[in-house]
Amino acid sequence: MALERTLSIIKPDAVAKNVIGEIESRFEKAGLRIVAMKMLQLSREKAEGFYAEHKERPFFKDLVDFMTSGPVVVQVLEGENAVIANRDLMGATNPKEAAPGTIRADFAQSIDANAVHGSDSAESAAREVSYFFADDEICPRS
Ligand code: RTP
Ligand code: MG
Repeated sequence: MALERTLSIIKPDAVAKNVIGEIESRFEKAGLRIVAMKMLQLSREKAEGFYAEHKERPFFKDLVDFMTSGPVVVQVLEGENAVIANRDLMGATNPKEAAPGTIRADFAQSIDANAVHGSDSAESAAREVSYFFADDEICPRS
């Protein structure tokens, strides 16, 4: 068993739908602990840097437009196998393909407005956590 951290973002569509609490509740019920959290409006530069791996993809501009369209909530989740545990809670990228009961099945509208982001590997998680949080902004509770 591995205690891990992962970066989660509640995207602008879910913030606008006023379901921040419902989404956080799913993390907590699954045994993940929120060890850092902030709400912010992403600049284009910050969003482009975050999604730099997708820079050449056709959907990059739409993705940055969407992620800067309103405030987001960014959090660090800690728990056993947190990266995969969070991806399982999120469901597939396209909500039409997301399993029933997942966050995207329940709250997402489309592949663009898909409610949440979660790191896809331990390596991404390390990069993404430090992209948003300084060490002294993370409060381990386990
Ligand atoms: P995320 O990074 O947001 O957690 O989502 P993911 O790993 O499931 O998907 P990824 O492949 O990393 O893509 C990042 C975000 O870009 C948007 N996207 N649009 N139109 C498209 O074909 C397309 N593909 C991806 C989605 O909003 C996805 O979450
Ligand atoms: Mg991804």
